[in-house]
Amino acid sequence: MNPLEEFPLIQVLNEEGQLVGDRSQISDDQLTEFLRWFTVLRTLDQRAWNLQRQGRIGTYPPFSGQEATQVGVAAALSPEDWLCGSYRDWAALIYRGVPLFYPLLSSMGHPAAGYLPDAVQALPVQVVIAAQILHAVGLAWAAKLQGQARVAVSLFGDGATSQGDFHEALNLASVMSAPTVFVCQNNRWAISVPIERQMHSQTVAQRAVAYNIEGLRVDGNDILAVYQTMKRVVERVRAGQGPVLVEAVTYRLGAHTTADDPTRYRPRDLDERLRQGEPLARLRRYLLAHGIVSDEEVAQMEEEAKALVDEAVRQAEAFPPSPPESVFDHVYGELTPQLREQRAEMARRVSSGEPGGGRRG
Ligand SMILES: Cc1ncc(C[n+]2csc(CCOP(=O)(O)OP(=O)(O)O)c2C)c(N)n1
Ligand SMILES: [Mg+2]
Repeated sequence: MNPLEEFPLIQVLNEEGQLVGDRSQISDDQLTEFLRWFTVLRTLDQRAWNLQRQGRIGTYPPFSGQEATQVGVAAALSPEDWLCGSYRDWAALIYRGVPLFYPLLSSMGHPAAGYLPDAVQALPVQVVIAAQILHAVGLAWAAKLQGQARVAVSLFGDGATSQGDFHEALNLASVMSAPTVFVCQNNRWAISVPIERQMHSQTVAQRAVAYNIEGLRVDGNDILAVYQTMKRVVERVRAGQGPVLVEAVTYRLGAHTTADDPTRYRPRDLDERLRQGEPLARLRRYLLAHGIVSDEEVAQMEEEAKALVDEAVRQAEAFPPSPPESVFDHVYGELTPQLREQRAEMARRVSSGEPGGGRRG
């Protein structure tokens, strides 16, 4: 088997922004909307980085470069479908309806960021690598048992495929025919560990063969390829034709998190090559070349994005602080007697300003 031939990269818009495939399932208006979203998301991501450097938020995991996969996946779902992602998947969640200030709140360590609005059918971001892949299978299986026409999509990184959870999830979904779509964002590194040191398979997609499910490989920097492929996949999975593994080949433009320096482990020439064809520049180039948007409209989108992000920063910074004793609130349904005592003690110290009362904010 030659995996690169068996799992060819699906591409519609190439790195230079030229159409090399069919785009019949996507209108000019929708593409313009995608560019608008990309602009807002990129602006937010860059602002978050700056806020961390200014000490206004804590550690932040940037998603720049992965917008096409995340937005393409989210856009292909119905409101009732489940989305289960990781710390890097805020772009998908925001497209799905989570307010822009949530990732900022999350990096401030605020517990409210772990409680997504009820209208958004998604799990809070997962930091335990690969855990959300199993959660998606559970949700999909439950939907099937309840006779609901829902699918569950799990987003995860290349590093997550080295975890047992990934394999357990694919096996269980296959055996139970749970309507799950597994989307691996292969950005080629798990922090500083390159994909070559994580697996000797040539593709992630080919791992589907072992579980007798369908595997596909798509250009994850190409919103046309991701969106149209995901639309087809989601409908097939919804119709009960079994789970699918999609490998979206992408690249994170920035660091793993604000605590990382990728120049220490990504060779400069490789980095420069992989940056070519990043999703925002690629889509903008295509839309401008075909007169679908003008330079003025692009400039206006950037202005609007800036205003939206300014407002998001304001909302995050004005968000009411969480009482320190609330750390006890969301682990147990009912506190043990010892924890009840500790909670009361902390609340007492907080109100009297004694040490050990935690810092408000
Ligand atoms: C179970 C577990 N092990 C280790 C870590 C530490 N860790 C945080 S991010 C990361 C790399 C994940 O890489 P990948 O799955 O490729 O996702 P990416 O960060 O590239 O989006 C690791 C090992 C963790 N969070 N959870
Ligand atoms: Mg990775």
